[in-house]
Amino acid sequence: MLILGSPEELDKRLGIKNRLTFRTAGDGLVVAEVDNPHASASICLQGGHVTAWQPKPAALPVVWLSRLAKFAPGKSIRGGAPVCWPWFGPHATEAGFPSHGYARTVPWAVTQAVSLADDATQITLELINSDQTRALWNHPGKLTLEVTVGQTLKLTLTTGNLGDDAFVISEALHTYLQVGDIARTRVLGLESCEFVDKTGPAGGLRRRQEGPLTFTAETDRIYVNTTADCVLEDPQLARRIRIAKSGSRSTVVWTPWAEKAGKMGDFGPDGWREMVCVESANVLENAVTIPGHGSHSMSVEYSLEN
Ligand code: TA6
Repeated sequence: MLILGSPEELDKRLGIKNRLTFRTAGDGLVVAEVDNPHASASICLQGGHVTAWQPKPAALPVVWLSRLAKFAPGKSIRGGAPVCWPWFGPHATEAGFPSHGYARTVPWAVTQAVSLADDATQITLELINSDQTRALWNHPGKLTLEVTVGQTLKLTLTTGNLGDDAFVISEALHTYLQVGDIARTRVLGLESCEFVDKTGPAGGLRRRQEGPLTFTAETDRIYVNTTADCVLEDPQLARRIRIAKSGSRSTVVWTPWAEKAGKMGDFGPDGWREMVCVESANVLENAVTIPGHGSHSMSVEYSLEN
């Protein structure tokens, strides 16, 4: 059941004393604020969008949010873990359709909020289908996101097919991770994987990853046919972030670097230097066909290792 209402009404129906409250942010968006013994986190109901996660022992957040991120109805938020669905990147045929699908810019509702036995906080959200969404994608789909905030952050994105006919989706949890300095950061786990380099000629060249991934310029790569964990090595902050996924066969890695970030306008001064996107996804040949009355889940768990 979709539980709708003002932050005050949501507090009454879903709030968990000293653990979960709801507030208004920006231009009237509603944000769930979690603060439990393990971590703090924020989830904007629009887009089912986790915008913050910081384990209690951590000096800095693990999930990055731009200082210039806008919280406005129908607008994407720069940072956090945007939900890209039911397509990734530009729409295959409709140039005027939103990039990365519509899930991240439409209203979602909370369906459940509980405290778990291990003191983690689990919130489940569901995308609210509407005439607006059906005008962009007219399949009988149901999209939910289960967020578990504890010593780790676990996100499970589930697509249900409520109709008789199969449909195809591509998807990503487009997560921005906070680092001390992108120029000193390495990504392990993608060695020898095939990838599409989207910074090259249109359509992108296919190459194979040699060794750990390091960054010296704009990097925009879709690694295909990989189910591997990734580890983000951050010597500047003396930490590693593990990205462990299931139900995902693609990993996208992106930094806009200085010039592109500047043009995008909502990274803030040097914001690009303190983030990198490592996105658990199913895109290109890894797009997912969901049979009639079937479902598919993609999960990712982020953990901090010193
Ligand atoms: O995931 C990488 C990417 O597809 C880049 O090409 C860039 O467009 C990025 O997503 C950000 O997209 P957004 O629509 O959130 O500005």
